[in-house]
Amino acid sequence: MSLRLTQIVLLLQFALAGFSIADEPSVFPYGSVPREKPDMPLSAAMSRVYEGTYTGLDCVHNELFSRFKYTPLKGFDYHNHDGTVSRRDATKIIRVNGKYYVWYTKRDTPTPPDYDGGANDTIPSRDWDLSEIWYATSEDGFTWQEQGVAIKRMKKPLAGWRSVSTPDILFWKGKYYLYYQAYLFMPGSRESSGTNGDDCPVSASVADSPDGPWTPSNKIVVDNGPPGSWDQYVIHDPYALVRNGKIHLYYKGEMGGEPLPVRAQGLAIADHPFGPFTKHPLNPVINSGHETSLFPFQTGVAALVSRHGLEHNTIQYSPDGVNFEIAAITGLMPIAPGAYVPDAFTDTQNGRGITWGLCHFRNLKRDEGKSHSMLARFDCDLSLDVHDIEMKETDIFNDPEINFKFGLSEEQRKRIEASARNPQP
Ligand code: AAL
Repeated sequence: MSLRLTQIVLLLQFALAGFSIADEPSVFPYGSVPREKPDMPLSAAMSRVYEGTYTGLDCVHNELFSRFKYTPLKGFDYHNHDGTVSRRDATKIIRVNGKYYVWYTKRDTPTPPDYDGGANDTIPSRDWDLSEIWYATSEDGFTWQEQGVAIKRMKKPLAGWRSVSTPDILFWKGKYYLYYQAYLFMPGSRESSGTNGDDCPVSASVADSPDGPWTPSNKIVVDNGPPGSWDQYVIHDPYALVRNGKIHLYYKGEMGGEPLPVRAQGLAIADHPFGPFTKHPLNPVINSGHETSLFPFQTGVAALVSRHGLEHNTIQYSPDGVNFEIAAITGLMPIAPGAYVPDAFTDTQNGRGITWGLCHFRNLKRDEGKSHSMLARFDCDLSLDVHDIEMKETDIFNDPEINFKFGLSEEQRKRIEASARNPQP
């Protein structure tokens, strides 16, 4: 382009810009941050604030942004944390007759898990091996009374004879249903050739009251996918919501991956709690995460996505419960969260969100050979009815010891020091 032509183009651009100043902003405004997309050219970063599923630029006005705060629970005994008692993988919490109810995996074994192949009929292979589903109630969500066992291990050879773990609760047409992982093999083992180590399908039990007694369906209600499908080995973390008059059961699957497994979440839908469940043709519907945790939100469904994958540490929203988008990015998320979800089973089109639940801390004292997990409480503001500014603060101050705990491995340190001594040109 000749100099002249360039000058004419520039002049034209200035003229156009000058023209737009009169009618619309040409710089991004200071002050109250626009809630709607300003009518001006935006960078990719600013465009996605307004065009994606974010509800605006500031976290304060994003109903699906929250930080998480943690409180130890009162009322559970862990045998002085010697590794013989573990509680983990809490269900969503429900409130019945003025009391909160939660179910969880409880392991009470003579020894802590033996991760090195020494497991047998009484020594667990993993924290969730040789486990049962227990339950507890609470009036305030901080102090809990353990009530006893809800689901015992099944009789061999039924699914769940080795262990029953990782439950979730459903209330449907006047009855309560517990879904759980029903192990036929020792978790972590490859007893049956071609298994993946933590294989299990999902089974379920029913009761007229949250206090039981529970009658097992004695059948697999959500089975592993056929060979070659992403969920062929693992159907973990069943999680039930009622939507459009049906039971929507989300679950985690593991789809191979080398050297680390890739995890994703699927959806299976049924008219009856014991199935048959039809897996959604678009599965997996969430591309990341580990333990499932979802709740009705406005007309759709929101999900806490933590621990693994491209989109870990996000809170996602889907208008149809199938097509999820990132609504917020957060940190220090609860592990295996089971939230209090008052409208989980009301088939609502006006989901109100969540503010608290139980989660677990895992691998406690594993270095001392006493590995176990402990339940704890988390609080957040993912509710349309609460406006807690303290939960909208993104900056987290960590004790340096926490970060140093995640320091370099010896191998990394050697590699990095060697390359510092002999840097590549
Ligand atoms: C959990 C869950 C499932 C896995 C194991 C126990 O937190 O994802 O339940 O099998 O870890």
